[in-house]
Amino acid sequence: MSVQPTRDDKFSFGLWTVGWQARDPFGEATRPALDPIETVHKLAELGAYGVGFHDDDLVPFGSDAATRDGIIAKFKKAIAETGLIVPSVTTNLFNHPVFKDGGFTSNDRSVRRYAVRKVLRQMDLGAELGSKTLVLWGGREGSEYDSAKNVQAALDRYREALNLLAQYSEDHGYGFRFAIEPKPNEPRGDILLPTAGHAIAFTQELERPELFGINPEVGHEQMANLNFTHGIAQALWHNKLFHIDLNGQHGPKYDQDLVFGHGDLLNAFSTVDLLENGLPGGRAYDGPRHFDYKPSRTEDVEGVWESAKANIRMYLLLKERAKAFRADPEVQEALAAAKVGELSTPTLNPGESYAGLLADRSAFEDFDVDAAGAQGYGFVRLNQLAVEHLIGAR
Ligand code: ASC
Ligand code: MN
Ligand code: MN
Ligand code: MN
Repeated sequence: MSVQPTRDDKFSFGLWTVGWQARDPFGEATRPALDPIETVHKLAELGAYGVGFHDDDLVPFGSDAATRDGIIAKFKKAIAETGLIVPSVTTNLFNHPVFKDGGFTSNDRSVRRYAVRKVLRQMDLGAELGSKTLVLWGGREGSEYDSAKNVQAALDRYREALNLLAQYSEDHGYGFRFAIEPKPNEPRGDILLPTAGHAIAFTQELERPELFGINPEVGHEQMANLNFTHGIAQALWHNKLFHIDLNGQHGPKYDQDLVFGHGDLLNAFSTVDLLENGLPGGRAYDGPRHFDYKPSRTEDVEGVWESAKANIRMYLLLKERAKAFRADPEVQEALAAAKVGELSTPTLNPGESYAGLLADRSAFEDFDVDAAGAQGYGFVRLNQLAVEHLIGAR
C-alpha cells in the first residue's frame, strides 16, 4: 500500500515531540537530547512539510543574546535547506518554576507581565520565520485548590493577555491567528479552558474573536472523556479549528501522548475521515496535520524516528481506509438507509415559519409516532462496515 507522504499532506511535528528525553515524574531521562537542526533535516527526510517549536525548544531558557542569534541563524539555514515551513509556533509558559502558578493567570502580577513579554518575543521570531499561527497551551493556568484561584479574575487576566497579543500582532502586521489548546488537567489539578467547548466560548469574549480559535489535541479531549471527532466537527462548525494536535490516548487517565491511532483507533479513523473527506455541507480543515505525541520512554533514538514515521504512516493508512469506506456502494446504501444524509435537510420547508409547522397536520396530529418509533436506523450495520474497512477486511 502506497503511504508515501508528500508536502501536500501537510504533516508537521513539534521539536518537543521527537525531542522529548522521556523524563517523567518518576524517572530520569532515558534518551539524549536531540539537536534541533538535525531534527529539522530528519523530519524533512520523513516527509514532513513543517516544524513547530516552543521558544525554549530551540533556544534554551536563559541563553544570552549572542547564543540565541547563533541558534536562530542555524535554524533558518536548516529550514531554507530542507524547504520545511514553520506553520505554527508556541511559547513555553510551563517549565520554569516561575510559571508554577501559571503565566497569564498567575496570582503574581509580575509573573504575568513576564509571561506576556516571553510570548511577544516568540511572536517576533515566529513572524520572522513566516509563521501565521500562534498556539497557546496554558498548561499551568489553573489550580489544585478551589480557594487558591479566583477563576473569574483569572479569566479576566487571560482575556487581557490575549487581547494584548492580538493588538501586538495587528500593529506589527504579523497576521497571526491564535489557537488556544484546551486540556482538562495535568500538570495542574484543574486547568482553565479545559475543553474545546470552554475555549470556543472564551474566544467570543475577546476583542477580536475572529483571530482566536482552538488547537484541540486528541488525547486532551479524551482525558475529559469526550469524543474528539465530535469536538473538531463542532470547532469547524464555529469556524474555530485553527490547528490540530494529533496523537493517541486510552481514555481518561494521565496524558499519554501516544502515536496517532495507537489509542482510540476507531475515533482516529473518524477523525481522519472528517479531516480528509469532510461532512456534506460542512467546513473543511486545510491546516497542518500536526503531531503532538511523545515517543514512549521505552524507546531509544532509533525508536524515536520509528515512532515519528508511525504517525505519518498511520494517518495515511487511515486516509486510504476512509476513502475506501466512502467509495463502497454498500456503505453508500447503508448511509442512505440510516438517513445520515437526511439530517442535512432543514426541518422547516423553505420560507416556512412556525405557523406553517402548526398548520401541518402530518407533522403532529396525523403523525404516526408508533411507526416512527418502531423503525430501525441500521447504525450498527453501518458501523460494522466502517470497522471492516478500518481493519482491512473489505
Ligand atoms: C504544547 C502543546 C502541548 C504541550 C505539551 C508539552 O505546546 O501543544 O500539548 O505543549 O506537548 O509537553
Ligand atoms: Mn498531550
Ligand atoms: Mn498539544
Ligand atoms: Mn502535548
